[in-house]
Amino acid sequence: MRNVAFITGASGQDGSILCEKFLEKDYKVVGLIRRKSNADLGNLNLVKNNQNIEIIEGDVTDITCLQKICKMWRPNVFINTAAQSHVGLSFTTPVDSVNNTGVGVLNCLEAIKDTNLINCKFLQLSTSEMYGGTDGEPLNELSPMIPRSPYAAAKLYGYHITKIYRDSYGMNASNVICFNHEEPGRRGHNFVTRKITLGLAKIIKDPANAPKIKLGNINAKRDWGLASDYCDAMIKVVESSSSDDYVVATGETHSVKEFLSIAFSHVGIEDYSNFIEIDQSLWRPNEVHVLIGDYSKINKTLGWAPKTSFTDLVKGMVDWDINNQPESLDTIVGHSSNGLRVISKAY
Ligand code: G4F
Repeated sequence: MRNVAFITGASGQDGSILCEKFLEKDYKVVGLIRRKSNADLGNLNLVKNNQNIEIIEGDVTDITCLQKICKMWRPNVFINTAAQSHVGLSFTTPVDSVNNTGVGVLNCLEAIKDTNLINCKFLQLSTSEMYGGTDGEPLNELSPMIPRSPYAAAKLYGYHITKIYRDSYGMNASNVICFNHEEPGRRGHNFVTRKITLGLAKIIKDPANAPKIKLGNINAKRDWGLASDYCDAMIKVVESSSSDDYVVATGETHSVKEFLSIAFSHVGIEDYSNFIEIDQSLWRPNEVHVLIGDYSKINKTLGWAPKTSFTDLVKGMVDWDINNQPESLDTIVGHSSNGLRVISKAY
């Protein structure tokens, strides 16, 4: 019988990469995307015409939609990448964020249980944000978790409910605790790496008129890896015989400042300071200052290791945005201090 992979958040960065990788592995792929008013499938455009993918509009907050998909396609792999994944935005849309990011996971698990998919392997995309930071020690599967945002608290719920369903009902349910990961050309425009590479592309295209890149806390440090490498880790987890929880990281941490330096010097600009502006409104009410992960468990158990260096990741993102005529930064949705969503504020 043919393998079927059900991927939620299929038009997102990780979801779209997973769809492509499972199609390459000859799976039937069912991708869930949020209902939207236009027909552009964004990151899924590359595979939308592949006859082995079904793209379904729906939402992880709607359990009936998940149940219908489970009944109809009987997936043997179910990966939940769906979430409101922007940490800053979760402070201004906490209820929506928690419904999507937390309750959505419960709906996935319940749909699998209700439809008696006993052979289905479930994977939840958990996050390093659940730790709330570190004083420099690399974080592993046993490190304490003290979330600092509505997003991180919802993800921590999703992480625990996945473990609870595994322990209570014997479900094959695993977590990957992914540290920051980005893909050239696919990262959402409101994450700091993409803001920088899109802003830089504008500067290269039209130096006289390009706006300064507005940023918040550029001293923050993250463990940044390539999303494609991390999707390989996810596939290793769902293809392994048992279920468990794994940190997926590079073991290095770098500041936003370092990202800026490498990005700008890649295009021959040694001092980026004239091209950026610090905007206090972009600071979060509660910041995670430093993240760094210890991926030794997945390395020893499943043989996974990251393949892409931080420098190559930064250069790859810069090159993609310079070569692909990115759309204007000014048209993306942002948030204002009174909690309402606004257009034309690049956060
Ligand atoms: O790019 P970011 O928004 O990513 P963040 O908050 O680390 O979250 C990402 O990684 C998590 C894994 O650890 C995921 F769970 C999550 O879904 C997402 O993918 O911000 C990175 C850092 C933060 O410290 C932020 O305060 O950059 C700082 N920063 C500075 N200026 C900025 C900006 N972040 C954003 N988004 N925009 C800025 O202008």
